[in-house]
Amino acid sequence: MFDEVKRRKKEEDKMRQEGRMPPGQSLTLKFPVLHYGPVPSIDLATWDFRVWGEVEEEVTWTWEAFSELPRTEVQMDIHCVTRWSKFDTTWEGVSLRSLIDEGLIKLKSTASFVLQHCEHGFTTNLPIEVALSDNFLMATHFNGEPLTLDHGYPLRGVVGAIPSRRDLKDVYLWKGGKWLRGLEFMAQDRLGFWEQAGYHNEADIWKEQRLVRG
Ligand SMILES: Nc1nc2c(c(=O)[nH]1)N[C@H]1C(S)=C(S)[C@@H](COP(=O)(O)O)O[C@H]1N2
Ligand SMILES: [Mo]
Repeated sequence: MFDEVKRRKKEEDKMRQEGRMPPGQSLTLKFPVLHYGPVPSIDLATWDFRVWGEVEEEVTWTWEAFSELPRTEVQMDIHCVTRWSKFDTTWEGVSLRSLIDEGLIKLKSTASFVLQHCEHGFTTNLPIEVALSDNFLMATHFNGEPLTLDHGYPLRGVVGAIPSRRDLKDVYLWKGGKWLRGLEFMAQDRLGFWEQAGYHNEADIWKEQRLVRG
């Protein structure tokens, strides 16, 4: 127990020294579970993934079809607005960028924002350039294992910071929707669930954009 406390502190100091700790955050060695509402029950036989809005053709993939899509692995530091950060997490899944590069999703030139749609109506919005960056992934696996139900099985959006890529926009983890079921491309921005509840729309972790100030 005491060793765990010391290890946490040591890791945290290291991350601060390396400039990887955003303001107001602290390091956790655990993986907290955070969401609003109940955990959904999942049936892969009826699960589907829909892409619609500002696209040339709408797409619906079954779980089987989704599993055939090109796969990407990425290592990121993830930062929750409730002030915990977890470093060097490895995610595997499907990158939106690769789907577009391979012509599997064809965006209209009007597509400027994307809304992640999740089970039970949860949504979260991102500018298209953030969703197309290397630090946004639709993940099926965490640290080499399939996601657990609590963390978004079978598919979740995940956004984090890639330490060597400070050129990218880094946003808080709520911008990754667990139990992801589709993407809606939009010409105009529309606020997601937490954004409507008063979380900052931009959510930049380095600028500490947590809440909209009243
Ligand atoms: N569907 C859904 N996804 C969600 C949320 C939610 O309430 N519902 N909360 C977000 C928040 S605030 C965080 S910090 C992360 C937490 O992911 P974790 O439970 O895997 O740590 O999920 C995000 N995705
Ligand atoms: Mo969060």
